[in-house]
Amino acid sequence: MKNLLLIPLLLWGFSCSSPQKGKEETLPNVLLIYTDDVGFGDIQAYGGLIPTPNIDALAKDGLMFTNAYATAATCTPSRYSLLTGEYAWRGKGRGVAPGDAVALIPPGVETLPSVFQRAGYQTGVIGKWHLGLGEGDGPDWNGEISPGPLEIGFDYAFILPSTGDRVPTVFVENHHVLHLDPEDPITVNYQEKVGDWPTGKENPDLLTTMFSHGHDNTIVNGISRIGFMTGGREALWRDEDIADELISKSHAFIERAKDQPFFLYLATHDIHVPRIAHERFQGITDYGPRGDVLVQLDHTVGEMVSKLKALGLFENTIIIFTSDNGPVLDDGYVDQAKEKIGLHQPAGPLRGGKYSAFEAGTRVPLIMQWPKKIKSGNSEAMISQVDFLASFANFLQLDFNKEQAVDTENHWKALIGDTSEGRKGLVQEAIQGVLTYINSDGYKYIPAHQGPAIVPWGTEIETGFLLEDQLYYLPGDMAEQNNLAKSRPEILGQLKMELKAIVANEQ
Ligand code: NG6
Ligand code: CA
Repeated sequence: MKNLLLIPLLLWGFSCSSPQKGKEETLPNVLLIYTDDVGFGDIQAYGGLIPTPNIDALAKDGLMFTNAYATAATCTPSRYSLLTGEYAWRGKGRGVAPGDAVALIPPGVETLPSVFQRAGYQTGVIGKWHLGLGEGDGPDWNGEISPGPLEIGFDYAFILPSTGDRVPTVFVENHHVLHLDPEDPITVNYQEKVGDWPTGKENPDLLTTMFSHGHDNTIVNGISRIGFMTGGREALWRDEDIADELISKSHAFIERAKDQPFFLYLATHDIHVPRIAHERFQGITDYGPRGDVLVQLDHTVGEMVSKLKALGLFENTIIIFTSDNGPVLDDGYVDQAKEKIGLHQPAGPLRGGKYSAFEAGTRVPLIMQWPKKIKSGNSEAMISQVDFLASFANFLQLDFNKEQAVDTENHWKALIGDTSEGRKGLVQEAIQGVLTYINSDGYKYIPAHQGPAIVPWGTEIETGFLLEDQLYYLPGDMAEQNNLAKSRPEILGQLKMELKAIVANEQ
């Protein structure tokens, strides 16, 4: 590889016996595999029962974290924080975005990909976006779709605009809908029906996958979605092919970028609903479609590793594997996820799940693999995905806009296994904007909140909401069973103060 950018070994963050000034090394590539709704216990290396050999291989050779967190228990805010270094709850309108939302990260804002760009990396995003596109009246599906990823630091984008269960069910490549026939323009509406395409509500007889809650608007490929659309027939994706499309676009990106270091943010659709695996994976597990798309996800990881190996890039590529929020079984479609779960525990020993203030909402698998530098092992360091920005900026010796990226912290040494010391405090965001806080001793505070005990729309997940304060000691009670709020008022008081200071940005 003829990497053009070189940095002095002396300044790298990992230990090395006798650093020599002036000695230079090639910068590593970075492949961030950001999965969707994969729980803390879903991967075999983390105790799961469904075979995930390729992901397990990353865990075996790399560093496996057991205290790593997405910033939120849903997708949009987690992705927002991952890319901007700022907790999403600092601004309004950063909850789960509809498919016609405007760009939530405006051009000019500090971002993780822009840090890589400034370091000379080729940057790409391939997969689920879900951070809004366009401005004003929303994305112009039939024209130039901007601003979007290209305006915030990505050189290349091949994205699902929001999620697989939201219209429009088309790919956007850079600024345009892929394969759009101008004679058949796309109309999208999230308030009312547009065009005459059938909906799940009116024509359930046309469905191949039945909805269980929500998801009863326009039917595409026999699956009704959230939102209404019409037009763009040539551009519609086939759900069974999404994973393969993302693999092939990722391979092509790496081929193009291989002579320069690259940062590829591969945001898989798997294992979000609708869980429609390619035919060759359908029925491959005993766990129904949720198990099948998990195996498909593992296949994606295997295909990425094979490509890197074939190009001789594997040794000097940092592969990061993680998830945007915790697991869910019934997330709006009748796909037997619950009926076929057997003994598999998607959240592992944690309580709650996606949407939840309990640990399973945000504590996720995190694996860091870099054959050249990171030693195999486990880490208990408390890390948030919001920290990638400052950590990579530190590694790349670049400054970043700390006025904007206010929450990101440099934990490079923890990420590469040089220390098991992580964050001093970490904020988690559940649905309804509920913020919880964990301190460096592992105490967790869930504020009193008047909200339902169970996620109200049919997923059967515990929200973690209670009318009184909760305090848990995670190192001894990771399943959050023993509420210490009354017996340890001084610790509770301390945590409340710390959270308040962070929210006020006074820390
Ligand atoms: C919810 C959807 C759910 C999923 C989620 C976002 C309903 C009833 N439920 O509103 O299916 O799309 O939003 O998931 O519509 S996320 O992983 O992208 O945050
Ligand atoms: Ca998600």
